Amino acid sequence: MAGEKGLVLLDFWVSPFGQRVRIALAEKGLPYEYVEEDLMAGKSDRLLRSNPVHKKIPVLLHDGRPVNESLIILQYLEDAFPDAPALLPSDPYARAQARFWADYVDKKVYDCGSRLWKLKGEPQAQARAEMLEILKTLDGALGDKPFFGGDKFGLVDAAFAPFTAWNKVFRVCVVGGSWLGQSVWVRVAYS
Ligand SMILES: N[C@@H](CCC(=O)N[C@@H](CS)C(=O)NCC(=O)O)C(=O)O
Repeated sequence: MAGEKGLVLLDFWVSPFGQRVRIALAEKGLPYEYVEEDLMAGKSDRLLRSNPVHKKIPVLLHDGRPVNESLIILQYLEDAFPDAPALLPSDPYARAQARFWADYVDKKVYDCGSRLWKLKGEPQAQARAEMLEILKTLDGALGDKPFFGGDKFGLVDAAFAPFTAWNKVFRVCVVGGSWLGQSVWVRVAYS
């Protein structure tokens, strides 16, 4: 049964992309039906029909209509539920900045983090150096603020937070364990 807002989430529990959507739905207080797609066992017809292009989770169904790609889902939730707590600021420039950093996380962190997991030897050392630069860049964007958007948890935090669960991998790329970041949830994840 879809939640009272007509929302169904096709997801796989361990997916950082699915976790982004679950975090956003929780922040917004939107009820939804969670449908586990056991990707190890294959893909359901519903998933294949709902995301015929990429065939990936997460998929958010709203009144039966699928929305694909985690960052697009997050932005869709902003548009479709304007009365729910916002994850994007109202100022157009600040919105563009938030989208820029969410896109940066999307392009850089997953790709580099996956290489850290998978590679060994010199290629892994290269990925480690790259990850350090990525985290330093994100730390610079965070600055002294508790969250990327300022005082309030926002879209960039939701986009990045799931990857802090990879802290073991991130730690190996942190020289002397010194990169901690300022954000509340980064501190929690690394403590
Ligand atoms: N860019 C996509 C990535 C989604 C993604 O990679 N999902 C993975 C699970 S973490 C998946 O469904 N993999 C199945 C496959 O690649 O066939 C997003 O942000 O939603």
